[in-house]
Amino acid sequence: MTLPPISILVVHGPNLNLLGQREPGIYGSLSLADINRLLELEATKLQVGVFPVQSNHEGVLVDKIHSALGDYQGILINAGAYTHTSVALRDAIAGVNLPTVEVHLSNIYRREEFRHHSYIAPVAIGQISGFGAQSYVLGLQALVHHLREKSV
Ligand code: CA2
Repeated sequence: MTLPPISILVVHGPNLNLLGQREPGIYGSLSLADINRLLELEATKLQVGVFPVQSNHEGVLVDKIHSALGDYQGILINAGAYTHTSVALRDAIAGVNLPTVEVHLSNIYRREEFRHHSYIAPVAIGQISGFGAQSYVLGLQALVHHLREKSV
């Protein structure tokens, strides 16, 4: 059976480029490149393409989300601290109307109160939080499953 082609835009938000260098107790010891490699491996198994981008700038992230329209079928996003502050990212995701899964390395609900609210959650199909790098892998699986269910 031939599967319809699926390409996923993977969006990493601010400071995630520092992964593996600082705060391993909270975010684990893997670097962002390691996480992207894990996603590549999973994507190969799922027979989809993953295309990671990272920026520390809100407007750049908004532009990347806009550019997903037409080229990608879904978005996997760890918006970092912008999760808790950015109406602009939320509006961008709502605007492109692509199925989006929100992921977090840490369990944001076990941390400071200000991390408990996500502007992304209401425009995402779901959220995975607290499983370290595995959150991304689980998020990719869930997104691809959702896209394949939708297409039958
Ligand atoms: O748990 C997550 O994935 C977060 O999205 C990570 C964000 C944080 O602001 C969110 O509340 C939860 C922070 C990413 C910063 O990553 C760093 C990595 C190493 C050193 C410093 C920051």
